[in-house]
Amino acid sequence: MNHPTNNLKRLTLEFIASAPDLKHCPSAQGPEVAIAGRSNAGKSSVLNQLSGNRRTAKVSKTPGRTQLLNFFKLIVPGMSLQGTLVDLPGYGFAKAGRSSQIKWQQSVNHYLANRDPLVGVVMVTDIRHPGQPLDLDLINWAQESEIPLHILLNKADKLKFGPQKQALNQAVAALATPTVTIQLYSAQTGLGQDDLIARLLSWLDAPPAFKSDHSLTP
Ligand SMILES: Nc1nc2c(ncn2[C@@H]2O[C@H](COP(=O)(O)OP(=O)(O)OP(=O)(O)O)[C@@H](O)[C@H]2O)c(=O)[nH]1
Ligand SMILES: [Mg+2]
Repeated sequence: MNHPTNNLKRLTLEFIASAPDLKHCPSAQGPEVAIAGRSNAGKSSVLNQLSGNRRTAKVSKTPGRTQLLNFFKLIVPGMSLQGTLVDLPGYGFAKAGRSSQIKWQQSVNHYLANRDPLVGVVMVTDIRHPGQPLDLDLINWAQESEIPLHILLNKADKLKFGPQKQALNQAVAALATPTVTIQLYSAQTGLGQDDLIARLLSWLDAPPAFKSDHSLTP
């Protein structure tokens, strides 16, 4: 699938609604992509980098900032394509307290397992700590559910070029499959933005089709 993404550096994201659980999610507006990952990995920052607006999603140094499922209408400038991006609460945030952690986790799991328009999941990881146990659970779930998963090794700006490449190669060797793809990313600098946008557009444009490409580089 060819997309005119070479010059496309930004997507338009318009807030639709927040929901505590699946039952309260807004009705679907086209195919949906969820942004999932550990608390503090940078999910909300990725949305802001995509939109070019620091205020699209709330970012915080304090883990556990995003506690609801936040829905954003995704409009691609110059194209009729549209869909929805969902900023999910992060997992693995110990300080949240066990009962509220379980509650968030249940709402995320329930959403992922039952949301009909879901066509793909972007999993945000910190490049310095990829493939942690809860990340592996999500990867396994996606494989079993046949939902395409695209892993961002985020905060790549924290590493020099050599270690970035090494981290990418290791992650690809350990985790990549035809439906699990991986790339370097930085929500701070925009590194890898083209590849991420191309991946999103391929999912939104042709939801069931999925082309294997796990050697994405910035
Ligand atoms: N250096 C650097 N910092 C980043 C990057 N992405 C996110 N951060 C920082 O990481 C912290 C957490 O970012 P968030 O976007 O709030 O993370 P989140 O995954 O949405 O967190 P929760 O909502 O708690 O699950 C903030 O201090 C961000 O500024 C990045 O690419 N590079
Ligand atoms: Mg967040």
